[in-house]
Amino acid sequence: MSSESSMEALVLKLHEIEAVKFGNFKLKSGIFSPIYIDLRLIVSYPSLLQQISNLLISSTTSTSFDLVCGVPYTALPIATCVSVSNNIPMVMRRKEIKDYGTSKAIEGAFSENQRCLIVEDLVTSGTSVLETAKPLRDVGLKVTDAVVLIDREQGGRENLEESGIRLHSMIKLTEMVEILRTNGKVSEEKEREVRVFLEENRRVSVAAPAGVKPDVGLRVRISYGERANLVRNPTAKKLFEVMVEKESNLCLAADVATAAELLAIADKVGPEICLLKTHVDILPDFTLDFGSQLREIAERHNFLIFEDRKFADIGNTVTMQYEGGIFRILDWADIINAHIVPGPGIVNGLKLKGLPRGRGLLLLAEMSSSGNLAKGDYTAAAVKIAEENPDFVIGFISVNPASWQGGPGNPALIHATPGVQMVTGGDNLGQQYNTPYSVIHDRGSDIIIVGRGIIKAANPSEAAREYRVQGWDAYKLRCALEL
Ligand code: S5P
Repeated sequence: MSSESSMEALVLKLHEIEAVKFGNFKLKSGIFSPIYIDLRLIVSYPSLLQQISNLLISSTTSTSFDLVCGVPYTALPIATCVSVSNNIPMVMRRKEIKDYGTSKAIEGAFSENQRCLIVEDLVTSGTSVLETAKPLRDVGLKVTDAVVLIDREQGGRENLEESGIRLHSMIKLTEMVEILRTNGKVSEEKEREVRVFLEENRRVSVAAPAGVKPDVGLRVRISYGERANLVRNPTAKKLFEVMVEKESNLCLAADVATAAELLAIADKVGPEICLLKTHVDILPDFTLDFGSQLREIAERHNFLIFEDRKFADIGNTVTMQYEGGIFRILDWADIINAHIVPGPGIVNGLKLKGLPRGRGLLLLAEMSSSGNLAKGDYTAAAVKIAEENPDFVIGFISVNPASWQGGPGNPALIHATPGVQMVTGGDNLGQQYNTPYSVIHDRGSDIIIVGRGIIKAANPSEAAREYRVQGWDAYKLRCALEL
């Protein structure tokens, strides 16, 4: 079979097993796509897997490699197949580095300066290839090429080139759709729709991989919707999506006197917020069904729940505090936060429980109260811990990220800022307030956290609407200015 006809057969097979679907699919970013590709299915079709790996390796004959490495997880079986059929040793990149055992980021036998080919199933922005290239390069391997089955033509090639990686793609998404159209699998109209969609989403920005100095310009330029594409944690993605859907970057700090009041205000203010923050230990009437009641309201109004527990103990203790006790926070809070005073062990402890449930963690990098000690090196340490845990740490509690060295940093990380009211000022216990505009527009934060500005207002829902509009307008201005 010529390579052209084998490619055609492959595309038809992928369509037949429904690894390529047409319709109207809501992507994680909140945008609707007329095409959806899921190559995880190929593990169920060994001959197809074999065919794909043969095609992939045949496209890289001009260069030789000592090792191959698949981008976890979808490309792992493909890389294994490439390795076995061509007798090229493989290395594996760990997605999560364990804090016990050998703690290696790269598994397998290798030596410095060996050339490693990255294998991937599908490239959009190139972020996942870069995330695999970084630890490979960190251990002294040379990474100059990546081979991929499908190029979505959304900037991956260019983004990888900027990092010194040549992309070999077997087929472009538009070519795939053309094959399907000529074989009567999709209509001309659908093909046109896909082309228009790709044209309109031409270049997806790439997230700065951990350890790379982020480009501040990039951070403030791109929208919440685009940033949803850059994050790995499902709760962070959901949060960005909700923000886009509801045009809200408002978090309510529901510091009311009782659980009953909390549930009532959650229901009232729900339509305006993307996030609701609780201090569950202040509620005298807390009962075991509080979590499920709040989740029901959160689902109805489409917002996430953030328990502001501010964990601050050693890893082992926080696992118990997170999961157990009276409050069973793990069961109902999408997001929690932690101080980094104890060091990275606290993140590992919380992650043990939270990661399997898809939960997210915000690190307190700064605080809003006067005279607090979270600044300078402390803030920088929080950034470092966040970048080391991109699967679980979704961002920061921060106050003025624009003033940080490197600015607000990695666009995959979310900044949420307390100490917000319509006018600047403070309370008599050290709280300091900034306005929604200054927090979002000038200080480069993403979410305003408002407590008394809303709950003490004569009409909390109206006040919440006002905060939402101000926060969102500031965000729109920020995007427009930086574009
Ligand atoms: O540094 C901080 C961190 C937090 S999470 N400063 C804060 O004020 N907070 C929380 O934000 C605080 O616990 C409270 O729930 C909320 C601010 O409430 P407000 O009434 O002052 O708006």
